[in-house]
Parts: sequence; C-alpha cells; structure tokens
Amino acid sequence: MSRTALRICPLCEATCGLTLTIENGRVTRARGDDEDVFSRGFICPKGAAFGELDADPDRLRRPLVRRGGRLQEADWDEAFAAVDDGLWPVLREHGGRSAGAVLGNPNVHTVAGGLYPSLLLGALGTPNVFTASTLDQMPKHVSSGLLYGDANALPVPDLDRTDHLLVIGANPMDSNGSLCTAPDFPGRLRALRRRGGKLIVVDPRRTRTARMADQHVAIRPGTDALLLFAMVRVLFDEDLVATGELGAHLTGVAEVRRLAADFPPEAVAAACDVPAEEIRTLARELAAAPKGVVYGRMGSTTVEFGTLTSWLVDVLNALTGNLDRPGGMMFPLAATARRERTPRPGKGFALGRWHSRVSGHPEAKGELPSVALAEEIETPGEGRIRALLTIAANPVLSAPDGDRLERALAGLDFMVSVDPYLNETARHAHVVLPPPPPSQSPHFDFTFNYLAVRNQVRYSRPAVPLDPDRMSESDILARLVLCASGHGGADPATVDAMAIEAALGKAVADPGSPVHGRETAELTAQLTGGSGPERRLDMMLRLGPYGDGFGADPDGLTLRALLDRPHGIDLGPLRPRLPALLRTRSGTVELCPEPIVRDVDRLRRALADRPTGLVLIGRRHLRSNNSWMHNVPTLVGGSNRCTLQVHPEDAARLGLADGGLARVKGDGGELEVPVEVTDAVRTGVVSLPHGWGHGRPGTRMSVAGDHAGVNANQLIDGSRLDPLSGTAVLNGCPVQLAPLTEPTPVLPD
Ligand SMILES: Nc1nc2c(c(=O)[nH]1)N[C@H]1C(S)=C(S)[C@@H](COP(=O)(O)OP(=O)(O)OC[C@H]3O[C@@H](n4cnc5c(=O)[nH]c(N)nc54)[C@H](O)[C@@H]3O)O[C@H]1N2
Ligand SMILES: Nc1nc2c(c(=O)[nH]1)N[C@H]1C(S)=C(S)[C@@H](COP(=O)(O)OP(=O)(O)OC[C@H]3O[C@@H](n4cnc5c(=O)[nH]c(N)nc54)[C@H](O)[C@@H]3O)O[C@H]1N2
Ligand code: SF4
Ligand SMILES: [Mo]
Repeated sequence: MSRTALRICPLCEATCGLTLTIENGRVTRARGDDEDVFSRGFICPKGAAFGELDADPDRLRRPLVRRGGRLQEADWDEAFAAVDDGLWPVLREHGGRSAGAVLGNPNVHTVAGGLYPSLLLGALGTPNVFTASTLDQMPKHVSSGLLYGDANALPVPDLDRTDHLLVIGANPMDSNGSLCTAPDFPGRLRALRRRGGKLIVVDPRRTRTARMADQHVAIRPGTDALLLFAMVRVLFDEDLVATGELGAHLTGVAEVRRLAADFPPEAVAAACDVPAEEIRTLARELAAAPKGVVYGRMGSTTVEFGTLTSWLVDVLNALTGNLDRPGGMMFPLAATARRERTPRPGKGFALGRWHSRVSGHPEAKGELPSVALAEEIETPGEGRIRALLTIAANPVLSAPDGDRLERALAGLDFMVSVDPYLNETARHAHVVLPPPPPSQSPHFDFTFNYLAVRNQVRYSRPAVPLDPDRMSESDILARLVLCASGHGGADPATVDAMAIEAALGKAVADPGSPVHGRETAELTAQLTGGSGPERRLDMMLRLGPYGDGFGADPDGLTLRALLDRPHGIDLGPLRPRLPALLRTRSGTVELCPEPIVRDVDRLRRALADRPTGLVLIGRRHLRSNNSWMHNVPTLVGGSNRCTLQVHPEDAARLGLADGGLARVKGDGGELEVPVEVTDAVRTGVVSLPHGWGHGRPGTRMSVAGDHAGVNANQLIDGSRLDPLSGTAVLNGCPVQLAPLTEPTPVLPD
C-alpha cells in the first residue's frame, strides 16, 4: 500500500514543502509539494534524497551506553539511568558550572531543538553554552543587538521585490540561502534579473552565484569591512545619503560619517584588491537603485572583522533608505513571535555580561565562543567543564582543531550525545541517545519563520508513526531537562506542562497581551494538540501576532486552523516594522554603537599592516550539508569533492599539478589533500570544504568512511576570532602550501 504525506524539508534553511511517498512505513520517494504556499514545488537533490537519508541503515535505532569502555546497545530506561548516574553526581559535587552544552546546527531544524534547549540550559544553570552560532552568524546577532536592541531581530533581503542585490560572501546557488529563508533561491535570483534588476556578488571565488550575476567582485578574503566602509564614505562624500522615512528613528549618522572618513576608496583599494573607481560605482549604484539591498552571509561573518562587516551591511542599507522598506532589508514577523507593541525604549543589548574562565572571552547572547570549548575542558581548576551534553552537534569536525577537542573530550567525567549517528563527536560519549528519523518527527520552523522572505506558517505532523522502540526527540530532550534538574525519573510531560504554565503566567500578567487578566487554567484547558510539543505550539500561535488570542479574535491562528491547511498559510509579504520592534535604550536605531566604534581601531590597524601570503576559504556543495550528509550514497557519489582549489598562477608558482597531492599547513595542523587547479578561486586564495575527515575508529558511518576526505578545520587552531562576537575566523586563514614529496623512509639500523 502506498500513500503520500506532506513534510517540510529539515535539511537546509530553505524549508521546502515535500510530498513523501510512503510504502510499508518507508519513504520511497520525495517530490516538491506544488501547493506549498511558500516553496511551490521547489526541491533540491538533498530533499530528493530524503527517503535514503531517513532510512540510512547506519542511523542508530537504540541508545548506546558505555560499559567497560565500549559503547553497547541499551534500552531507553537503562540509557537515562546511565545519564542520571553520570551527570547528577558531577552536578551535585561541582555545581552547574561543571557542565557544558554544545548545541549544533540541526537544532534549528527540529521541533525538539526549538522547544527544549533553553529549558535544559536553565536547569543546568551553566555559563558554558556553545553553539554553531559562533562558527556562523553570531556577528549578525551582535550587530542587531547593538543596532536594534534585539539580537534576534535579523533583517533579511526582500528578495522578491528588490531590484538591486549586492551579495557579500554568500553562495545561495549551492547553500539555498542562509539568514534568508527563501525556497527556490535560484529561481528568485533569476526572477530578479528577469525584471531588470541587478545582481552583484562579492566573493573571492567565482561561485555558481557569482557566475549568474551581472557583476562579480573577486575581493581578497577578510577585507569586506574595508570595502563597505569605503562605500559608506562615498555615500557621504557624494551626498548620496538618503535615509527616507527611517530618518526619524535613526541616531548616530554623523558619528558613522566621522568613522568612515578614515576609509576612502583609494586607501582600501590595494588591501581589498578592488579598484577605487569600482568601489565608487558600487556605492553609487546602490544609492541610485529605487529598491536596493546589501546582503551578507558566511563570507561576511566568519572573518576577522565579522561584526564590523555585519554592521556595515545594515549601515549601508540604512543610509540608502533601504532598511525596513519593501525591496530593501526587512524584518519578518513570525507566527510564534511576540505581538507587536507600541514603540517605547527597551533595555538595550549588553555584551560581555560574563567572561569565559580560561581566556576571558566575553559572552555574546549568552554564549561563549565554540573555539573555547577544548580549553574549558582541559584546564584544571574551579569551574572546569567535567560533564558535556552535545545535541545535534559534531564539533570535532565543525569547529577548529578537532584533534585537540578530541583529546579534551576523552578527559571528561561524563558526556552524552543526542545524535542519530555514532560519528566523530558522539564516539566520545558515555551515552548516545538517537532521535528518530525525520519521517517520524513533526516539523515546525521555530527559527526560519523569523528569517523568511515572506510571512507564512506551516506545520507537518510525523509522516510515519514512531517505531515502538524509538523515543521522540522532544521526549529525549525533556527527559534530559529532568535529569539536569535532579528529577530523572519524572514524566517528560511535566516539562511541557511547566513551560505552558510559565508562558501563560507571563501572558496573563502582561497588559499588552490579548489574554491579560485571564486565568491560566482556563487558557490551558483550551489548548489542543496530540502531544506536549503540539500544545506548546498551539499556545505560541494563539498568543502570537496572527493568533486568535484564545478567543479574542476568533478568525485568528490556532494549531487547529493550521492543521486544516496542510500546505501552509500565507501571511503576506514582509511589512515595515520600525520603530515597534526596537528595544534599544534610546528607542531608535543606534547606528553607531560604542563597541563598534572601539573595534574600528582594530580595522584601522589592520589596514596599515596587511599580511600577504596564501589564505584559506571554505566551500559548500549542493549535495552536502556541513558534516553529516556524507553517509548517503546518492549524495556523496561522483568525483571527490574534498579537494583544495588553487588558482593556476599559484599552482604554477608552487609547482602544484591538478590531481596531485599537496601538503597544506595552517595554524592548527597539516593535511595532505588532492589539488584542483581552477581559476574559479582568485590568486592568493585556496578553497577547501569543511565537514569531511571521516573514517575514524569507533564511528559507525560506513559510506562516509569510504569517502573520508580531510578535516579542513584541522588547519585552523581557533586562536583567530572576531572579538566582539567570539566567532571563529573560518575564512581568510593563512596557510602554506607545498607539493607533496614522499617522506624519506626511516631505515632501521
Ligand atoms: N571551516 C568551516 N567550518 C565550519 C563552517 C564553514 O563554513 N567552514 N560552517 C560552520 C557552520 S555555518 C555551521 S552551522 C557548523 C555546523 O556544525 P554542527 O553544528 O556541528 O553541525 P553539523 O556538522 O551539521 O552536525 C550536525 C550533527 O547533528 C546530527 N543530526 C542530524 N539530524 C539530527 C536530528 O534530527 N537530531 C539530532 N539530535 N541530531 C541530528 C548529525 O548526525 C551531526 O552529528 O559548522 C561550522 N563549521
Ligand atoms: N548545500 C549546502 N547547503 C547549506 C549548507 C551546506 O553545508 N551545504 N550549510 C548550511 C549552513 S549551516 C549555512 S550557515 C549556510 C551558509 O550559506 P552561505 O553563506 O550562502 O554559504 P557559503 O558557501 O559558506 O558561502 C560563503 C561564501 O563566502 C565566500 N567568502 C569566503 N571568504 C570571504 C570573504 O572574506 N569575503 C567575501 N565577500 N566572501 C568570502 C566563499 O567563497 C563562499 O562562496 O548554508 C546552509 N546550506
Ligand atoms: S533546498 Fe533545502 S529545504 Fe529545499 S529540498 Fe533542498 S535541502 Fe530541502
Ligand atoms: Mo551554519
């Protein structure tokens, strides 16, 4: 018997609607859902491989518990008893500080990851929180925190209405977009060009996105802050600043003008390797576009000046009047967001409310830099991390210097991993708790609706019933919350009940809420849904900006209304949201915040003292995703993708041949890697993808083991970071390169 089910794809930020064919409880086919209100049938090769990924025989089915040094299958009660036995004594003896948590990327792609981590961190009470954000977009959060007073207010390019898009360090043709949720990003870019719009890509590599652009600027890595500052300077010099309606809510413009004075195009041109006149033209064209937008991603954030670059992206949008206007950079309004309120000053955003124990890194948004994890485990003393929880994270491959991290993990008293695979990180755990495959999990985009280029809302129930020997990821995480609070044996449903009680308690006390003054018990009784997570979703939708307010607006959104519309509900194009969303102390967009001003000194110094030499950048491939999609034959097949791209001139100078092996050396170590000579990378730059380096002993990913590749992050030691955000420099790291000569054999004497 064959049937179909709808399921939002959890494999990248594009959130495409899929139509799954299910036979005998297995997904045998995945197509794009033509009626999905947002993705309209789009699908990419990863989504098409949903069934294979879902049924991967290497996925763990049952928990693993370390006994006598070896990980062995156990049942769920045994596994949680082992968590209790391992975690609780550490917490009791050394306090919450002795625990650390690593939250990886897929947490933003699961319902469980949206609902439980904050409760878990609250229960642990630890400052040792590490997430993929400090390997990714933390600079953008810091910039938004400073500009708007809300680190989660991330504006996105209004892709469907703009007529001028300047892309800084993003490759949506392969990544399908990031911090800009837009199913069929490629189609939306083509539409932009069809309606006469212009696409410009600033990237050291001629990516697939650069190839389809009207103009490609092959900048030297790490120098975008200089380029963007020079554009700001041109706007002021040529009287092109026009903030429009935004002007009334904007402070700090004159200070930005003063800062930009130090960065005329002529002063930065050599460092960026972009001619001054080209920089002028970039600024003039942005200013002249009726609707234009600058959009930055990984190449703008995981660099030495990540926060400055992220900030400058928004400064350019603001100064050209494109911030918060259709066709410019806009703030989505998610269905589970807080309701809009009358504008008033907020609490502002603070950085460095505490510091890491060993190196004194400031926290950002409650997190410490991922690069500080190993030293926090290794360094003896009060507050050392002795117990670690990793949830959907593979920092051994995704963070700098995995070899060092592996040594540190081996020294933990206790480690638990929530992961479907026994991989490079999970192999160090004492307990591995595997979530069910995506077909057996519900889906709601708690994160990506905040980043979507159109307001919309969709929910998928599990496409296939949960296997009897599996546990939902929500229950797994709820039980970890209980373990962390010393109530290991309690019913996980109590976690949801408490979360609902707390949220409704806040809502009824809030004069701005539609349920102000009502009884929480009465509201709780109204909640629908077949599980704790569904009731929580119902509550969030009903309290949210489109919600029914528990009856206050009978036509408003509820879980039931959403279940009635399996292809989703379109909530319309993005709308201007300033000044209501501002939470700065002044109640304005604070365009020139103090921490930024201080960091500009560092940029000035860098301009005076630019290192020369080869630098490393990354690379993403459409059929891969970070470190965990190399175990699916159709996604990993074909020619080796883990190659070092080198420009022909550099190859000739260094004596490297296409297809030959090279030795690459960086701060963190050395690798031997196949060379691909191509003029797609600019001179002075080599490119190696991350997420490879499989095949280690004790892992269980047989296909990935046969396509091991090398770990690009072993070339980086984590000592270079963007100081304001704690984000690792993953792009623009110095490396040395030599053709590989066979080591001289050591002869026995
Ligand atoms: N050099 C370099 N390094 C990089 C990057 C780069 O561009 N260059 N990119 C960085 C970026 S942007 C990111 S986001 C990070 C990502 O790095 P991580 O956050 O470590 O994420 P992944 O490598 O994707 O690993 C995800 C883990 O989650 C598991 N997983 C998959 N699905 C589920 C699920 O449903 N539930 C649970 N519990 N687990 C699941 C996988 O098996 C895997 O172990 O890497 C960063 N590292
Ligand atoms: N297929 C696929 N899709 C993915 C992922 C994946 O691994 N594979 N990962 C997902 C995740 S977690 C994320 S965060 C997103 C990332 O989404 P994107 O940011 O769009 O992806 P990247 O390929 O990292 O693009 C960064 C670009 O910046 C360029 N770059 C490097 N250094 C510099 C620099 O100094 N200046 C400038 N201007 N450019 C520079 C690189 O050459 C690269 O083309 O993709 C998501 N989608
Ligand atoms: S683009 Fe992303 S969300 Fe869409 S099918 Fe591909 S992996 Fe899934
Ligand atoms: Mo990411």
